[in-house]
Amino acid sequence: MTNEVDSALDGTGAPTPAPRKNDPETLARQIVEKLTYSVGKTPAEARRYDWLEATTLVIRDRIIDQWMESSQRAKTSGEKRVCYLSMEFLIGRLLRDAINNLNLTEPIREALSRYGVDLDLVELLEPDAALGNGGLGRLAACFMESMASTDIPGFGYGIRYVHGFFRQEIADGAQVELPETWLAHGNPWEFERRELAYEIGFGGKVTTIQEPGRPARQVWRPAERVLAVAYDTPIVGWRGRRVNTLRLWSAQPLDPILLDAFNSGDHIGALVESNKAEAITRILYPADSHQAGQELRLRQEYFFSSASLQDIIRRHLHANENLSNLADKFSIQLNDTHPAVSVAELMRLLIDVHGHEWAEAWEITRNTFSYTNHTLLPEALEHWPIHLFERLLPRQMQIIYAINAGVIREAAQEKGFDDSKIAAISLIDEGNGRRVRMGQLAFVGSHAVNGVSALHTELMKETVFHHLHLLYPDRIENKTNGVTPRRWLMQANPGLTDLVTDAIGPAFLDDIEKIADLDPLADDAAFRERFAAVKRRNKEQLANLIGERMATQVDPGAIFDIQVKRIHEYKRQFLNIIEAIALYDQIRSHPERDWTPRVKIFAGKAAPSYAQAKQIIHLANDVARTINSDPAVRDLLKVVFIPNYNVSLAEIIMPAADLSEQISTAGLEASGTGNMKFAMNGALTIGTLDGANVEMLEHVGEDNIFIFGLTAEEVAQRRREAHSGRSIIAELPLLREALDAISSGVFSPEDPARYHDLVSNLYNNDWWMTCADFQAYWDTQRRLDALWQDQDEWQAKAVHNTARMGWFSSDRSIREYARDIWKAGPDA
Ligand code: 73E
Repeated sequence: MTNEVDSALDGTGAPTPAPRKNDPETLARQIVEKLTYSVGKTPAEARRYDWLEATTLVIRDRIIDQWMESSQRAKTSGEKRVCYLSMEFLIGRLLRDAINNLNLTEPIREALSRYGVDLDLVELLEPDAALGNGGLGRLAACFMESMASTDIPGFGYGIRYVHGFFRQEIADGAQVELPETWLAHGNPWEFERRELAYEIGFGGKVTTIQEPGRPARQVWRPAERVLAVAYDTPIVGWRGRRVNTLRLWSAQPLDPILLDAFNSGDHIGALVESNKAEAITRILYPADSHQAGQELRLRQEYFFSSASLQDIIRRHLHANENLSNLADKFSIQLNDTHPAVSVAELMRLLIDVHGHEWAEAWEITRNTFSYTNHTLLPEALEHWPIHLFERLLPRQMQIIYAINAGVIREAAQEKGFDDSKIAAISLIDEGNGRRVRMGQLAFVGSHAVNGVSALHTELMKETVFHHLHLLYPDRIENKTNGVTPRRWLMQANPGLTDLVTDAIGPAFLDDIEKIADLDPLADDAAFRERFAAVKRRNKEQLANLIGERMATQVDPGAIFDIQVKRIHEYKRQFLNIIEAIALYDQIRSHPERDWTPRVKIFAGKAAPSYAQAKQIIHLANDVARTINSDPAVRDLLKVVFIPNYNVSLAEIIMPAADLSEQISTAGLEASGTGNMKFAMNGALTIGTLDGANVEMLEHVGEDNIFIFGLTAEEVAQRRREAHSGRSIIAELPLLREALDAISSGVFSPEDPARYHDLVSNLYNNDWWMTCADFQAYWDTQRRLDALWQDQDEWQAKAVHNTARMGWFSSDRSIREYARDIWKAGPDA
């Protein structure tokens, strides 16, 4: 820490101002004041962007009042604080969230309308904060909002990437990645805290210091040092109850001015140093299913872990004599293994910097940390080559060896583990050119380890953590994911929110599980009609967006069948596309049949280095081009790939879906969270028994969800039997003809061999069970076609979905974490 000054927002007793007036009159006056004195424009001159800035500043002032109060409360009450360490926070836009949570939507709308300004259009200009890849990062954002809403003193810690997740364009059907520049116009939500900066070291050497009469000490002298500077963003809870802090770290050169002087004459040299420091937080790694093995990624992980721990320790020592009671005052949740190096870093800080003994430090560490696992995919599990780890973090490497020795001793002595079991639990993978296994490190360094759905948690016990689970049988528990109903129901779907309020009163706004009161209305024809009318308006809105962005006309009267998520083989967008082709083929062959009109909508990004996923995007676009221009299918089938899927687009898509595609190969999707957002908004789900779909089935009931395909166990069994698609394809003409069409270039006449590999993988291997599940998927889709013809039935099921999804709120997830893992919050 360079400077021990604490800011007012860190809770050093700023005066609490009188509550502000929130009538449209006052708000309008304040907005014009901001426009004049902060933006420098008159209402007549102001462009929409200026109104955004002025409105944001007015809302921000109100948040700051609450923020100071919450920070003060967290600090003086001595209550336990929860720190959520995550490499990603996929927040999206903040203005609507803040306005809604402060209950100011109507007065702000009215205030702006006095100047002929439309709040909805103003909000659209705010850039998305896209500091995440997908579900994991969005979960962290939902959890931040839910911690504030359930009155838990929570702190998010992450990285302030200059470039968030890339912008996707589609050129000639293929994905093109463009840099994302969310900070181009500044960011009114963040507060730079220059005074809160910590030194972060890399490389160098560890020396043993032996002073007379004292135990030997290890001293790490890093070869490089950079500064982590804090940027704080307020996160407002529902009804402004609590405002928590998201603290993101930015890397900066230690002392640019000194550096300049030192390098006098060598300006380029000085710049190289500062560029090297700043590179650490320049860009988010855009892969969520393959380990990014580069050194820069490990630097990012250590950088934000160390900065966050130093900050937590400073906060703790502000009010406590020493760190012995750290675990009573702080809980630190590791969001996947990306911050797992924290386990070694906290040990280092406790022992080397604060003079604790090993045994006590280990006790404190384990009691403080808990770890969430989000994936079992072997290719996504993090492990770092020892030589890289040792070179970059030599002291942390020593500590990992020592932790490992302790764990192995315990396993051998207390449980009698043999060599093969010891090899399975070891923090060092000896088989793979020697690597540090970050999952094992996070596991042994935590008192609680959780999966993100019931099925995923069971599979964790059986697969990746099987032997660690035998050693520590009480450590793994389940915490099924959830999503915040404020963003994903109230803000995204105001029409449905108004309808539900009208039908059952406003209590569900404060306790989403009360939305269950809606359930009996599924039998009320008049209510179903109103419910369907809301859906229809949301579909019209999405149809307009598709018309404007892609010049494709889609009929809002058709089933909107939507699959939006990262593109991955295991998520099986390919299965969905093959089904579209087979349907296309059938419509052409049997034009006389009573086909149910469908619009198949896709969106999602592929990791830039993931060739197969990019092929799938290309295929979706090629198929869309062919089908949409074929007059033979008229309005019976359309295929659309909407570019640049992000949080804001999701907010328009989720409320407009009739059918939600959750069709991953069973056993591979840890939870899914899009599945929850869709169903809350009244979409029916077609899905496999995977991730949280299993629990959704339990909640909405088997009549209201469309489950098909192999179970996780059956998938594992087939894989053991070296299953391939060849014989299945031979038996299923529908599938065969669709694949023939793809591989013969029907959809890519300019490059007929384009999809040769994609198709031959199905014949030779079918690793993702695309062929194995095809017939069951097709049959289930046809059942849905028939159901659509009975609108009463369909809409009744849709109502049941909305009514029965309250449990999937992230408020429920957060309360479970608080009760079982953190022992924090109002009920602790
Ligand atoms: O099933 C989803 C899950 O709903 C899972 O794939 C996703 O996390 C969601 C939230 O729990 C996830 N993302 C990552 N691993 N699992 C990941 C891995 C590496 C980098 C970024 C993200």
